[in-house]
Amino acid sequence: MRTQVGIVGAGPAGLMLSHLLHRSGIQSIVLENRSRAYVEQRVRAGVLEQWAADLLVETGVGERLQHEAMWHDGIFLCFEGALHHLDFRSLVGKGIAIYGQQEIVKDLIARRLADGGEIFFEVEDVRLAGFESASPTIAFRHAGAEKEISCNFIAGCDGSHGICRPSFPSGMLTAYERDYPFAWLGILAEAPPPERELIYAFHARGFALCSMRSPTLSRLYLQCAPDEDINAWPDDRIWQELQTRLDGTRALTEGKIWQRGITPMRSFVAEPMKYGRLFLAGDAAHVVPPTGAKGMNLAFADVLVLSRAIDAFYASGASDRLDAYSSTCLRRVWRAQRFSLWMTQLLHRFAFDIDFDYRRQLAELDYVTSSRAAATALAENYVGLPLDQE
Ligand code: RFL
Ligand code: PHB
Repeated sequence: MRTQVGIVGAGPAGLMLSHLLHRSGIQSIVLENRSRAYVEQRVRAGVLEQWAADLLVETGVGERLQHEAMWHDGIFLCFEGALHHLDFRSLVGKGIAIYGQQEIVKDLIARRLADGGEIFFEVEDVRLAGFESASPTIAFRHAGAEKEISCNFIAGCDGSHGICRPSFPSGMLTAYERDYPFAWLGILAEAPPPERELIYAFHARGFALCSMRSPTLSRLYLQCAPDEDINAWPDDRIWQELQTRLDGTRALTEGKIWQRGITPMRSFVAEPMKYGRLFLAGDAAHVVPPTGAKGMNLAFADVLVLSRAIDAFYASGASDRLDAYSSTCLRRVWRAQRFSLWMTQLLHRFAFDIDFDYRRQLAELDYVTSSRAAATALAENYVGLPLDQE
């Protein structure tokens, strides 16, 4: 098989890249090791920065989003038994869209297939070769048959456990990493959210987050131990703990729990994000803790930069944007890392005694909710920093 861009991974990064390239008349093939049903049902992110929601609409994949997304003007911070509203709209003139990642994945897959795009699901044993040359190849197995794609570029959009990043020759990549002494226990529940916007709660027993997917579907998270046993959390315990951490500010309505899982927390950046004709994008290159709601948005920012660079290359032969891909993306990535770490440190318990940090975190929350300058800094980052103009 021949194509212009071989894309590994049908998550938000790979699918959006394929979609953007198609709009520029550039062919691609997407390879995904899971089934279509699996990727369409994987519950993950929910917050889209305004520019990212606009991008989906402007490029013709935002029809359902326009009808079904919930548009929020701010968030609530909860601490010491009180809710404090941060109004992003009045602080920085922008908001966010709440729309599930798996809905975006569904919309992008449907659009790619309707546009004649090629996506191979349930591929096995993906191997990359020749990306130091102008004609790299991707070998894989599909439905029992060996296949090979030759292309001009490979986009590694295969997430944090993929094979593209490990395909870099040894010594060609530096990994910057940070672990956290906690994880998130997340549930999706048939229950109306306790507020019209998200509640981020700081409590002596740990962080809690009340997000949502619709007016009747809540997405709720609790800080837990990194090695937490999900079986130790029957429904009652989850609801009780969430209620405790909301500290009397709102009453939770309980409902059927559809999905539950533990998400580990990590900050990770691989530099550079390219080697020869192999480009990493999204979680394949960097992971942020979910507290800042940045992961999927960063994935979209990367592939927007990459699609423009590839487009410029085919249009004029110019490779300057391709050469600058890594440094262009990393500037935004590191700012999102900084913000995600800051939000995580603001809201989680790193130790469980009422210590210096606990008092300092309360002081910081007090500052963020009483100083317009501090609230503006949070708002500006949460809604998404401006994209670098190229
Ligand atoms: P993905 O979504 O992991 O997609 C990678 C795809 O590659 C496939 N794959 C392979 N395919 C072929 N061959 C191989 N060898 C392969 N290895 C892997 C995988 O099956 C998969 O389909 O990466 P991508 O596209 O870079 O997208 C990144 C986002 O998924 C991620 O950053 C977000 O989900 C992070 N995140 C959030 N981001 C936000 O912007 N806002 C949020 O509110 C938000 N909340 C979250 C989150 C992530 C969470 N979890 C579960 C990690 C909340 C949670 C709980
Ligand atoms: C979500 O709705 O899944 C969500 C919202 C905000 C976050 C993380 C996850 O910071």
